[in-house]
Amino acid sequence: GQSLRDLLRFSVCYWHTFRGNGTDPFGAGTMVRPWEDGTDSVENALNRVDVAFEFISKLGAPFYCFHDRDVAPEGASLKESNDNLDKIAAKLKEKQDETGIKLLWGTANLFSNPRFMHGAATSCNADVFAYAAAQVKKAIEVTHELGGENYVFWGGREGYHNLYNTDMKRELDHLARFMHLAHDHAKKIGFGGQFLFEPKPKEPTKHQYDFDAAACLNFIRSYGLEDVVKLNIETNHATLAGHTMMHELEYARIQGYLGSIDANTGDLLLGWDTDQFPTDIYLTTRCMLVILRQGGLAPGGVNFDAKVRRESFEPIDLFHAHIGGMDAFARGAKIAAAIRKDGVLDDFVKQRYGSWDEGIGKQIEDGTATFDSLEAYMLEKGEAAPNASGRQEMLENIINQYI
Ligand code: 3MF
Ligand code: MG
Ligand code: MG
Repeated sequence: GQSLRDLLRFSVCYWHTFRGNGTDPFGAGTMVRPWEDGTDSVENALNRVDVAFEFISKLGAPFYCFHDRDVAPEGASLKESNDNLDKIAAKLKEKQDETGIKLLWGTANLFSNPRFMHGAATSCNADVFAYAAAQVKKAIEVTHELGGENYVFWGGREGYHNLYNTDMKRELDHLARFMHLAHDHAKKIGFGGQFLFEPKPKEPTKHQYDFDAAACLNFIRSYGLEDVVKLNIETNHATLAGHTMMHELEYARIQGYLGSIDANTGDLLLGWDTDQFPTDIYLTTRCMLVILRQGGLAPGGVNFDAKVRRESFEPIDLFHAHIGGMDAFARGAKIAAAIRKDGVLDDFVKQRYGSWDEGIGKQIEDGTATFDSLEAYMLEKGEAAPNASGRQEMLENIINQYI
């Protein structure tokens, strides 16, 4: 009964769509956008806000996301950066009110500036921790002013290259301290948006602390952050960790931590985070099979953390890219809904786990079985036949039957 629009909650990311210029780790920008005047001035930033909201309105997406430093230029001091951000935030607010476009989440860029070369909350330099805290304080306040529904923490450079000179325990303790301070401040100002960790392995440090959903969840539970932070799962981050997106989504979901997604494509042929727009209906169907199990992502959404290829420098391709991604997710949602409606996967699961609904299986699950009773049962029975239903080939082809 839910509309696709309400279910998918598409979001346009500010950093790639309005700040991207085609740079990649191997080369300079390939595109000069017509809304750039060649300066990183507040004036240019204000004009860019008009363009951004015109684009998102034409696209018909309900949400956007930003880092503090994508929307407003970094100044010569923290004070100047905060003032710049205030000026842009006022304009963002005006445009949100005018268009009805809402903020899915805000975040702080704690990885681009050289001060963060050793990380932010996990930096070896206490001043850098303090700077990051001040920056996140401001970013949460701005997100709150703009009615942001979530606030994201991507680890950036929270990790290390070499253990010989790294105090891992201390760095993790600092990261936890940082998160508790952020939570305390959010409470203090009345920000009720959901905090989200965004797991990512390998980039940019060799060992990222937020490697995958499992590493994040262990951190969350070790440091008493269970009620504070959920997860923002990104496709290309999942594949870099050696997982599939579906695995990461389900791992987070079953434990109650699936908050939102950064949608892109894990390009299996490249070893880095290429942030390509999703176009694969099999991928989006698998995502939606999991997302529908929890009835959607709200207050999270489907944010396109994706950029056009550097060879695709015509601005019109920004529309093609987003439309393709939205279309892929809408189709995936419809296919997943049809599969769920037929109950075909439920039947497979029910059949495969049938032995747990009665007899010894039931006793194990309800806690009445002991090692003694299980041994007695097995000694009498003699053998456990390897006969659970698999139907792997049938399952591998299931999506094909619904396309
Ligand atoms: C890095 C990312 C980031 C995060 C962003 C918000 C620039 O690979 O995916 O995008 O999504 O920092 O947390
Ligand atoms: Mg991301
Ligand atoms: Mg990414």
